Amino acid sequence: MKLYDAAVAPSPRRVRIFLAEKGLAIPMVRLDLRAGEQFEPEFRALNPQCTVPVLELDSGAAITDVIAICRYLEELHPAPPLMGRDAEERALIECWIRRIEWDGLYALQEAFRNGTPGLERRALPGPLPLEQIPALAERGRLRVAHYFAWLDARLAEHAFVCGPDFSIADITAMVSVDFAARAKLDPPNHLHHLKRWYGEVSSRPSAKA
Ligand SMILES: N[C@@H](CCC(=O)N[C@@H](CS)C(=O)NCC(=O)O)C(=O)O
Repeated sequence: MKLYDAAVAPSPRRVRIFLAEKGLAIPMVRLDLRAGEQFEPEFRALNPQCTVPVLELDSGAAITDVIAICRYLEELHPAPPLMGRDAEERALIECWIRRIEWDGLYALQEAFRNGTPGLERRALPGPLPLEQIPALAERGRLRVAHYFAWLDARLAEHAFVCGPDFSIADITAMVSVDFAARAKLDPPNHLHHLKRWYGEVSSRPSAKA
């Protein structure tokens, strides 16, 4: 088993944090995304989407999606549970992951990739050279503000995103806050519940991954 990874990028970091929480170590190959190593023929043959992370299994199969990778690892290593202990928990965690991805990570991506010099013709990850659209950067910023507001309201009533227990939804949300800092879209200071929760999750040892 081998994990294709990249420094700084939020998606592979979600898997690294997941591995750290499980206490697992997997051989890693680190790609330099700025140098375009994701477009090299050998990697493209493994993942035609040209994105990381990718978990390459000993069978030769390639799992090319964060949550699919984590689901596979969770099945092999159920403890500690990060994706729910029963049908209800698993379904609810899945809902929160999708909400955080849709309202948070994709909104941040919209704002960041459409507004950052150096990402011209890289407005979306993947093999298509898509132009930036400045109006999407603006729309992304509005969406990010909405995201942080509802996340704060959720965390006003729950210790962690899905309730009393830390889960993969917290990993996803924490990575979104760190990605927001990179995009200079940090949550506003008055969101105290988000701040309290972020202080807790980001001081877990796994956050250094
Ligand atoms: N479907 C993938 C998407 C992963 C993704 O977007 N990865 C980004 C890094 S965060 C990437 O590989 N970008 C390559 C690029 O920008 O060319 C997943 O969620 O696992």
